[in-house]
Amino acid sequence: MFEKILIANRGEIALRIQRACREMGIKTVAVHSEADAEAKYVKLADESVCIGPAPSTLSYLNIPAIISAAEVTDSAAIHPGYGFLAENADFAERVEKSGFVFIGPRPETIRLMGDKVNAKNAMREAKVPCVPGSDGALPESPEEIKEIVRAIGYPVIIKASGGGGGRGMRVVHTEAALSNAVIMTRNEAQAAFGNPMLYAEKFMENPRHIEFQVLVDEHKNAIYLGERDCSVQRRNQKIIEEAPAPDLHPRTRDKIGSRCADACRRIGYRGVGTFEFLYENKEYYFIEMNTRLQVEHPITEAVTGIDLVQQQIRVAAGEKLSIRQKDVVPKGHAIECRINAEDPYNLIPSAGRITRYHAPGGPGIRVDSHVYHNYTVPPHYDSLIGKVIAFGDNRDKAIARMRIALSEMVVEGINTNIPLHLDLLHDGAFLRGGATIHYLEQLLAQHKKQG
Ligand code: MV4
Repeated sequence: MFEKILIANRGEIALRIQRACREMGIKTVAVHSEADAEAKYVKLADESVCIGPAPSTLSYLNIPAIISAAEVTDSAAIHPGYGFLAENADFAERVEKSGFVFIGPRPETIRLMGDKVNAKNAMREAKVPCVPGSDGALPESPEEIKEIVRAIGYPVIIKASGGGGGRGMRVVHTEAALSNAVIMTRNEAQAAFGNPMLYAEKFMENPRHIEFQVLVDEHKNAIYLGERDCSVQRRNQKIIEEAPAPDLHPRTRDKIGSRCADACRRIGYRGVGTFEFLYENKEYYFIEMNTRLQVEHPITEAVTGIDLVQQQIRVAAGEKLSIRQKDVVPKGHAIECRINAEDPYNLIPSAGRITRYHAPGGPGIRVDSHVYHNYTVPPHYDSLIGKVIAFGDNRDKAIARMRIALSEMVVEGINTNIPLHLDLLHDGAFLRGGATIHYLEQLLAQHKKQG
């Protein structure tokens, strides 16, 4: 097992990874920007290295600085967390070429899944149901594209193969708008991702967003750990996630989950991963795969009892999975509320000093946050300051516990979206379960109209 792991991330996930390491008796190295010098996980780390000034490009995205930090501290492995360099194949490659273990999939797997056309082809071969669409990338010829899209049927969504997570997509409702849309999306794709390749899919008007968690070791053992419903989102920013997905039939869960596990075996996957699906009219459609630990991993941990970060570290050290598929029996219900330093309704970020902080607790409540009394939330990074996870025997109990937890939570000195969470936890459509990806934006639009 590794002696020492460098955590190439910040905030709540850096603390989360550090906790897993400490429980395993592994020393931790915290890298930080000048803005994060006073962070909790920096103080708690065995060693810490300042890797640059506040801007991410000069610190958390600074590959040479991170690799140098691993060298000077003689770390054995690097955990990338999520965001930043977590799905950067070049980083993974340079980590391995520098003699460190990258805690994640192989670089070529990250590259394969990062190319959405390749990813879909790999999933189709593994019989994972995909959204109907172009067979591979769109050709150059506008006439051929018209034919392909006619066969799919409007409305369609044009997506960048190098995109993902909502970047580089455009919905097209009529043939008259098609060629312009293709040109714009191709230019944006080339500019943003250095890859002009596009593909087309049938546009699903009102789906739910459900993702399946997988865990795979180096010895072709691949299991799925249930699913998460992430439909409550706004502008591709998840706000509330839950496990299991309301009203998902166990037989469907097993069918989709085993296809995901099988796909992992076929592509030689390693570590944790997430298969993203759109769910509409009782059908599942694969859209993309994430080759990283996700923000919302704690709700899967709550219902399965499996520590995903420790499993990641064990797999990266070459250990065989100690969990078999039949050992995975999700129990109860878990909900995660992402606590953001922002105005709850206009989304304006709200950095600054937290003048009073009190975290909730009690049965079934977990708070993953690096903030503390008098901590200053820096303006340089995303607004996530913590996650509250509530677990209960069923969905209603989890909701009840979450309401109590959020009503206890004190964060003064900055704005947070806690009031929005409390509104959602009392909203009929949310309480019924099964909200679609447009639910929150529609609710806020109404909220705005009422003033
Ligand atoms: C779609 C879609 C509808 N139809 N694909 C957005 C981010 C990336 N995960 C893919 N996304 C979508 N792809 C087809 N064929 C709607 C979205 C989408 C979305 C998906 C999941 C969660 C939130 C979303 C917000 C806007 C659009």
